Amino acid sequence: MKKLVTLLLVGVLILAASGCIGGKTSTSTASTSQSSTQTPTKIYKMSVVVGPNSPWGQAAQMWADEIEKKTHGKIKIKIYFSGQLFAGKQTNEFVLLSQGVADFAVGSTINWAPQIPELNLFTLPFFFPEGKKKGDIYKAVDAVENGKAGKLLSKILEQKGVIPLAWGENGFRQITNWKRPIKTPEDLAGLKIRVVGSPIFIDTFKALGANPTEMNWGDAITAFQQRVVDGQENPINIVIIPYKIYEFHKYMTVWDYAIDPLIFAVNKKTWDSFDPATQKIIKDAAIKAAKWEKAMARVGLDDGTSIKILKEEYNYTPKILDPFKYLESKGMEITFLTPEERAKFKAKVGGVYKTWVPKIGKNLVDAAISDIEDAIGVKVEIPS
Ligand code: X2X
Repeated sequence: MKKLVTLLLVGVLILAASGCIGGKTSTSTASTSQSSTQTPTKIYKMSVVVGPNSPWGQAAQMWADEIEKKTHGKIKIKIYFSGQLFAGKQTNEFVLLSQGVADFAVGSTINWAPQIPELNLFTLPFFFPEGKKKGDIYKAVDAVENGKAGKLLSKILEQKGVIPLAWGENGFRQITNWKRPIKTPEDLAGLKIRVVGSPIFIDTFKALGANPTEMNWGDAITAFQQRVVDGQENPINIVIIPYKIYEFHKYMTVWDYAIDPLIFAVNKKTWDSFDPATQKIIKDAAIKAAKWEKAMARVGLDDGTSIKILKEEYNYTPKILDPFKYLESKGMEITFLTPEERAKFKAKVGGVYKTWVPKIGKNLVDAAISDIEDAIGVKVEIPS
């Protein structure tokens, strides 16, 4: 009994310290040995959909640590990994961030798109062209983020109460399944595919002839294990490898059909509460962590730029330099599509563009097309 009481007490203390008790403004004195007149330190909250096993989660940690270090402990941030802050429903993250339930987030544009329809720009299926050289598709993504389209998107987020500070990357999404290799739309026909609860995914996978089913990431791994679904789609370095999807799915098709940028962002009220020097620390730290994270997302997939950035700017050598070889060593069979094969999938999704370009905004889509064409000199084709 005594043991039980002690355990309960410890539990309550842990919850109090972690900010779960007392709501958003939960406070704790920085050090109990200090005088009680010291101002209590606010613990800020940061939301992340995935865990610290992914470079996405690691970059969130890097960002929080750097802020704490550079502000000499004035700003402390507790990270809520694996969607703990929004009880699993990842498409609610933007709501929590804009309302200040979360102060910070490293969020996926896919998860925020149900609230910010313009972010569906990145999930228009097969929108980004592969380009002429290896790595061009990544240059196209950078051009959109840093170009006219990115500026429009930043403005929209700010108007909704969120300050975007840096672009990270979940990555181009590839499809995996346990049933068969997918080379043609016919191979995909009827497969039950787990997708994020964001409507453009349902439209896209229906157009491709599959049977999409929405599911939170928090429930997905068990569903793969139990074969509740046949397949899923996610980026290689940030999700497929860290979450060991090869343990459930033998087949992967590399089709780069959608990109999922991440945004390192702060709630506007929280941001406005910081002085300019602190804001600069927070922004610089976001840029530093995001650049590392984006490079991690691209290791072995671009033209070698990302490995160079990691080595030269971060003195960091990733454990896995060739993700395809690594996945093959884990038993995966990988299908790479030729441009003609990719075009056959793209030819099926004209209806998705008809529905979604007006929701995203034609001006934004046109801005992105011009950013891409200027950057890599390849025409962006819209399927009809
Ligand atoms: O749920 C997913 O598929 C994930 C982890 O990629 C996102 O959060 C969008």
